Amino acid sequence: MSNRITAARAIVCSPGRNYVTVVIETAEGLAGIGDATLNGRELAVASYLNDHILPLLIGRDPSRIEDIWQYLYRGAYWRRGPVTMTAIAGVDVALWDIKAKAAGMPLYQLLGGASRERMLCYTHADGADIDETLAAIEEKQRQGFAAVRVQSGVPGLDRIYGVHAPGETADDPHTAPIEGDWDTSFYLRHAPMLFEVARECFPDLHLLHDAHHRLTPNEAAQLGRSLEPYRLFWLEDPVPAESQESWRRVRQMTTVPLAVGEVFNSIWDAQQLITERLTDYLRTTIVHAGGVTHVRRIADLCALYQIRTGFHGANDLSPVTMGAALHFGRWVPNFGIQEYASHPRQAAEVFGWDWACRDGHLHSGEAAGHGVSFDEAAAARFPYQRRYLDVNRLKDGTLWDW
Ligand code: EZ4
Ligand code: CO
Repeated sequence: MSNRITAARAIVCSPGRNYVTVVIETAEGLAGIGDATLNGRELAVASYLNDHILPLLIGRDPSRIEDIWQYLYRGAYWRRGPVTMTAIAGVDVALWDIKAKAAGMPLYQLLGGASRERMLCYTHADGADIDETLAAIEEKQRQGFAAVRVQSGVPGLDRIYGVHAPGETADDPHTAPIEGDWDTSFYLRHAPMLFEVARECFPDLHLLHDAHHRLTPNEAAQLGRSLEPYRLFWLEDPVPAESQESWRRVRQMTTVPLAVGEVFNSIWDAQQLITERLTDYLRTTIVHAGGVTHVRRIADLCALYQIRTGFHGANDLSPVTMGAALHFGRWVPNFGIQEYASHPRQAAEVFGWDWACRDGHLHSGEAAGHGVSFDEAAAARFPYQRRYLDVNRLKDGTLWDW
């Protein structure tokens, strides 16, 4: 008699910020944990799971990960989309966790074994102006980071992405969407000044930058060219990518390395970007794109075109996603870099993890499964709180890309 799923539930908790966690239990007494957090839309995913798909899992064989993935993806009729693919990811990662625990192996062993011992990571440095930003980079370098994403306030703009207000952290969630302001010409003037100084002060650091989808292809080409002398590791999300062909213009006009994909949820969002080699790194990660099962397919397609992974790793992705991503990173041949932002302090009361960040690298653990546990009783002490991401407007009030 093969193993059976006996219980499956999605739990929303807010230890410093909201997380949606999937727990799947089996007749053999194993429990698998998955992350299904979609920042600012958490309850939609929790309902998709609890009201629609988790009841379908009871009695199924948890070892049939591929079949369950196909059942939830093809079987839904309504394919793709962030809510669907995040829900599927929560189930998928919990099933991989169960399979690895049943085998008594760390997840990376099931994927094919280690290609490397540790994963290069980057963290965030930001400041209201260039001086503050330089001090923040220096602090990260002192902590041992070899790669730092650099964001700075822009003269003339009050509040922009990646730059925290006094007393906040950069990723603090908000009870209503905060409205930032934006002016592309101010930004295009300021960004090369920032990186000229940053490169001069930190000749050996990998410097990254996130433009957060706010430019047109031609503006992105101008930005890329102006940053070329400063040897960026990557320029992230210069333009929105709903139109993949729009990246051709950026690609043809600048040699700055490009990264894209944190908002993608399937291989179809990236197919043209990959096969036309329009990006250097793909940021699509496990929680938002159907789990290990689907992201492995994306990474394999990338490998054919010399594109490397650069998984999203902001702290709205739970410690479970980081655990799974690090096992994936141990294995995946075309690993590039992993984003790392530390989780809120209270998250450690709910989640336990055996991965670690030291010496500018992330290290996966060796426990069976993905190595991240979830304490449901502790989670109950941190009820859901409605929170939103920011929005962004031009000076005249026009809603803009964020
Ligand atoms: O805005 O994770 O590169 N990182 C980012 C992030 C995203 C948030 C969205 O939930 O752009 O900070
Ligand atoms: Co980003």
